[in-house]
Amino acid sequence: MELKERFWQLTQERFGRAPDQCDDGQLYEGLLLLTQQMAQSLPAPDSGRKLYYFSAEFLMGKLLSNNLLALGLYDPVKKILSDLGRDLGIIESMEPEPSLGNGGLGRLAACFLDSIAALGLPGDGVGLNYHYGLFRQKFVHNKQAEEPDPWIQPDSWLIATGRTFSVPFGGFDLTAVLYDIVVPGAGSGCANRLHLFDVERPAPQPWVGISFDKEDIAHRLTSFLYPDDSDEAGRRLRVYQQYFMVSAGAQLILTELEERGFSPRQLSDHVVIQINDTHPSMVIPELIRLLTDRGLSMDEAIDQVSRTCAYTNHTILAEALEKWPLSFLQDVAPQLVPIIQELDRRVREDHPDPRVAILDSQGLVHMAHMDIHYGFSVNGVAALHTQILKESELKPFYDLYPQKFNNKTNGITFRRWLEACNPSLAGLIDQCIGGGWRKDPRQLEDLLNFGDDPAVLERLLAIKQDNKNQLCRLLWAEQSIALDPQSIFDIQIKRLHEYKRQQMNALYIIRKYLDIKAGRLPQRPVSVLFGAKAAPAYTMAKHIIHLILCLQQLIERDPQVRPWLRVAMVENYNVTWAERLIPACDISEQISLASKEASGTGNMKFMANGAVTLGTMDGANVEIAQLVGPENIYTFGVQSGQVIQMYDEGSYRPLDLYHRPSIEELVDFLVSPELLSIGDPACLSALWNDMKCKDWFMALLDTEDYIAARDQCVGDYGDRQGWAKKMLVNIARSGYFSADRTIQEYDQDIWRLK
Ligand code: 26V
Repeated sequence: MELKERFWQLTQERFGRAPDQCDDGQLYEGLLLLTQQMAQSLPAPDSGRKLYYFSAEFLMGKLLSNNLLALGLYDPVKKILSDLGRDLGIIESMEPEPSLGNGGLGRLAACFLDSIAALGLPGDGVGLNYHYGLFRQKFVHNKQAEEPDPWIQPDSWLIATGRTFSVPFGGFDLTAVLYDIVVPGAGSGCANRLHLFDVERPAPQPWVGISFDKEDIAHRLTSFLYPDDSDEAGRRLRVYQQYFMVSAGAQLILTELEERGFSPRQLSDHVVIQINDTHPSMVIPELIRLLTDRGLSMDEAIDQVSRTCAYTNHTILAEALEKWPLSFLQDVAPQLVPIIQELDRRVREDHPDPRVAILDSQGLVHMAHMDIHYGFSVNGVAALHTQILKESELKPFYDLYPQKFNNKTNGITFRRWLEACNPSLAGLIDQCIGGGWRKDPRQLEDLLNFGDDPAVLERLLAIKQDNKNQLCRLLWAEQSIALDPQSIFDIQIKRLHEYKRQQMNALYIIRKYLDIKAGRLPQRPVSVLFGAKAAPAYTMAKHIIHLILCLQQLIERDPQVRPWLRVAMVENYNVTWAERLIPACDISEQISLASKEASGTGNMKFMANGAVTLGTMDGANVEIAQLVGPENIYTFGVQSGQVIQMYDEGSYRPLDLYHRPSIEELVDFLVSPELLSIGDPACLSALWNDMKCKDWFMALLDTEDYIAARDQCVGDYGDRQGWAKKMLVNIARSGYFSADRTIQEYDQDIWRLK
């Protein structure tokens, strides 16, 4: 049946009316169902070995446009709607964004699913069906407030499969119900699935506090995605969530293995599990348990599991490395405790070094250690990050198992992060080099032939301007933020964390503010945009948001400063906002303390959309710098080796730096009368104190160098031709960061799926 006919029939059946009589919500629902049906009819990729990508987070973003594009339906549907005088852009804005992830790790998992399906590889995601994603952020009196963010509607992308598994917790069993989201592969003609487990009868309302009785867990286990920094109660609930996910997931794997006609003894021949950070690590002891239940000896079970599981590390921040008290596990999943003890005993027998033990002297289970000993692969997510893992963070393990360690530099899906979010740029690229880059982003390099073509450079600038104009209209319409579209758009969007150093960006804003007040005008007007959520329990991060919002207000009220400098923090930054902000960016702020940002992926998205990076030599910035060359990136700051050394020696002294007049002036502005009259003195002085005396992530160390590099960047922007050329080189060299490339490497070196 023709697409149009099908759509008419669908809305007729569903709403008793033709599409031209439907409201926007009904058209959205109709398109969702249509897309879902077509995606569901696609076959799964031909199975050799099958991948299961286990992750506590999948930050999918809106799916309608994405899926229409993957199915090749985007243009036809757009046409059908425009014939009706309707706009696909408005229809798709009806979709609530499923925010089932905190940030980079969850979004990476979503990009990976997109690429795995597009490459026609057999690989499903396994995770949890949180009813409330990451909180919705509101600004109240220049502070972050959090609200629950429900996303599941009667018609959503979730498909009830009817499959259930029983998960044995200490003292009671819970039924895990499986929902699927279909993941159609762009151009591959097949589809994979994202499997999300849920409890049977989820509580209808969000709740505050949890008592950990059986009833609570039974109804609320999947209520919330946990923000990446939490209180004790939250931590305990996370162990419940993790065990629920991996037990149901492991049972699904063994069921599918059997359905394919294989025995549990053949697990590692037919299955590979990628463990996305340590959140799913309990899958190792759980699978061992299930295999021994099915008749394998302990030796055989451990051998099979060790050949099946591979682990990805996404951070070296000590506080993010999971260590669970064995007593938690004793409560949650007592049947795993003897297995973990046995795994630990075997490690100790072979390796007396206490640094590599699974169980430490305080009774903590080091999840990453279990993954490394009982997995066959350990990877970092950017070259520098992997090197740091080998040379310092995980050195004792690298010495034991050099062959397990490998790097997989992260990537992004260009389908969402260029084709879909920046159609005019995509169109220009097509005109220059044809459409081959859409299948193979490495072909973007052919753009380098246009580096001296004034017409192309002109078009690049015009498209950027157009995207800035569009963003301005949206910011005004949705958040009453007014910006000058002619100003430079300097953007930092990412979770709020001290190591990412939004506070250093704020110091630059203060520098410029003071300069303007003193009559020293900047080279040209700049708009500094932020988007960031702070974990609700992360006090210092919330203080930094407060600082930025106070600066925003201070400048907004000052007619002397406003024409030159503006600050705007976008409320409730999420994937959808990222898709609007990134195409409109001139300067991409990637200013983490060297060694702390494992990779970053926003940096890649900005680059692909023609922003120029202002960054430290951290994470994938290092690889960006190599690819574009020093004239097309602005780098600054102390190198990772030196930073690591300072931590080892404990030699960093922020107070000494603070006493430099150029820095003291900036830091003291936090407690100036101007700012104190706007903000909360307790928050501002706590932050002021921390920056002077603690500054754990060494913002003051790089501040002077940062200001100089940023001024240089703002100055160079004035040479429009020269700047356009930098943009072009950045776009041209971004193809390396395609998630398709990353996934091909995972497949070649780790998964071996076909
Ligand atoms: C940590 C925790 C700790 C306890 C609560 C739950 C939770 C959830 C998430 C996290 C953070 C995991 C680390 C992470 O997100 N790493 C980021 O991974 C990106 C993809 O590899 C990478 O680009 C970023 O640099 C890295 O920070």
